[in-house]
Amino acid sequence: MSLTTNKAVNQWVDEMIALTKPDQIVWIDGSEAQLDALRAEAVATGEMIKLNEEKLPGCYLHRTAVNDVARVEHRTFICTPTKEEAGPTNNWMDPAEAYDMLGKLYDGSYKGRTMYVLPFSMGVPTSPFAKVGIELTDSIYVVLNMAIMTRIGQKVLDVLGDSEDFVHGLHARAELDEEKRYIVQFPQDNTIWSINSGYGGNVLLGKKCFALRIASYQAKKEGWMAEHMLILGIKKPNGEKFYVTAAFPSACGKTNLAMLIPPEGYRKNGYEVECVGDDIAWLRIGQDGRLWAVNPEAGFFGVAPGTNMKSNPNALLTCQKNTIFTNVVHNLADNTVWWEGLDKNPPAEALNWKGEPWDASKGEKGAHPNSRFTAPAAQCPCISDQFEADQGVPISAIIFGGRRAKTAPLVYQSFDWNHGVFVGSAMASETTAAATGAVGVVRRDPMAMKPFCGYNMADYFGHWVEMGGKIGKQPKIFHTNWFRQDDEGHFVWPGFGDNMRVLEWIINRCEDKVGAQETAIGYVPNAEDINLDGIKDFDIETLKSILTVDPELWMEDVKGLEEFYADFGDRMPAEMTKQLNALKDRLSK
Ligand code: GTP
Ligand code: SPV
Ligand code: MN
Repeated sequence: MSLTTNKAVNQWVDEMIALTKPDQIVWIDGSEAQLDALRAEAVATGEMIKLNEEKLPGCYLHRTAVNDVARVEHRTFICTPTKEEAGPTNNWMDPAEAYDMLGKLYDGSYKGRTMYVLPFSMGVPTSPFAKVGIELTDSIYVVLNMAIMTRIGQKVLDVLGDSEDFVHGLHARAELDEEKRYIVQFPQDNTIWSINSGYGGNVLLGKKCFALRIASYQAKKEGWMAEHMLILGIKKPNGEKFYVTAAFPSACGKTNLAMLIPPEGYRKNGYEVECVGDDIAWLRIGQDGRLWAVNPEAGFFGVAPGTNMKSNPNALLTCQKNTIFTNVVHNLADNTVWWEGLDKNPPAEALNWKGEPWDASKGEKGAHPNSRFTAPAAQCPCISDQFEADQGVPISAIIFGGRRAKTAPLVYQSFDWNHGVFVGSAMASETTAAATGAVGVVRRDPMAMKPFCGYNMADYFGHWVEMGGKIGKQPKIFHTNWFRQDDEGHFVWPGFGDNMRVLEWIINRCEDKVGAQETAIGYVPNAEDINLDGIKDFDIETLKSILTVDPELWMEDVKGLEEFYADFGDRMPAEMTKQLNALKDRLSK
């Protein structure tokens, strides 16, 4: 029985039923009773394993198919009317061809299965900036993850009313055939079609598919921004609050920075860090001329490996209840979970992420490197009191960053907004396990949006420049790199909580409290201006070694950047090319 009288919704759902041919249709009202019944069903069928209720109340373990463990960028498409609208960084298919080809795959794909009709809202449903989607799925795992990651159910349909403005999301696990796996966005139609996957970012359609790919397209049209950014607040001892966003590529430290616990000295002095979001920010210009950010999500889909009580206690504490773990180790002794980097005691009696008996001493990893936890944001000990604020939080600084063994210094500041946009456009980072394919290869990932921009990235850079012109009080733009390595391949900077020291420098720059060295790439800190009080096994000379800018390495980088820019041809905004040439000039001096 439909839960709405909205004609557009009902007509579309009927069409998709005719296409996929489910045995049963269940509308998700979002009630705890309904979700409980689904949990019980998933446990009965083996789709999820109920974990130790005393140690991990309300927690479950799920294993995906072994061929289905990460986003599949080579099978992700932006189907705009022309190839140029999608641009050189996206895979493109003609929309009519895509509907036709995929329609055949969806045809009858729900036979013997249930269609769940899942209304969800990105953002608090009553916020003027929230956007509605409806996901049709044949997976209880998807429904239960979306129930954590977004706001779902009847209240969303009530807010939607008769409006036709909703994202049409169709997901089918089908045969989980990786040769027929497609993650397809139709920005002009407000439509997402995902088939043959059951993994995270491929199938939780509110996340990357909607809140970034579709939303970035809408944001360009409507004059706002949808970005792959964490949002954090820093409370200074005098009570003042600074909000910062940071765009790092997948598995490059957003969740960790968003929940940072400052070093002891900072805490004693009264500094606090609070988390507003860990992955996605929707940004708008407020009436005061500042840039305001909301987190459209309601939960965290965080990387498990490396999460422990030292690196990120807030994340670990967040996922101690009401959490779904995906592809981690199952500890059979007490029916709990484990992953590499949780502690130094891998369980003796355990199953690996594939569900096979696992012996840690044999050297094979037990958890998949891209194993994840899905946990409600409200459970995070440092969640901001502004987490659900309708208008979001005002942003003082934007940070771009990546994983670079060499080249990029620990931190630097752009000369101004447009130079900052250039710095973002020039981002490069080593690839990680968050997407299938080789790990550790340096690639261009502008603004950490390469896999997530729903239109031509040349136009996207233009949109950033244009937004800058409209923001009365522009945030300052910075670049960080926590991942510089020494000659033996060790990370030089301790990172994690100590990143607070860099955040403090950033705030000081925003408040004009410290000077800096003007270099070819931007303003680099004077080493003395980064507080090292209480830091372990690290001295100012080591700090200086990761603040260096090597003009030769940068010239190499510029060559790669020129090739990247050339792919966009004439569409690249003149401002970007101007910035590139200016950098070349400064480097050659
Ligand atoms: P997505 O959820 O894929 O978007 O990833 P993310 O950007 O939120 O990355 P996350 O915070 O989960 O970190 C990914 C990996 O980077 C983990 O293995 C962390 O342990 C590691 N990491 C995070 N911050 C730091 C840091 O400051 N230094 C070092 N060396 N590693 C870090
Ligand atoms: C990322 O890969 O950037 C993630 C995980 O945050 S996923 O939801 O799979 O996109
Ligand atoms: Mn992400």
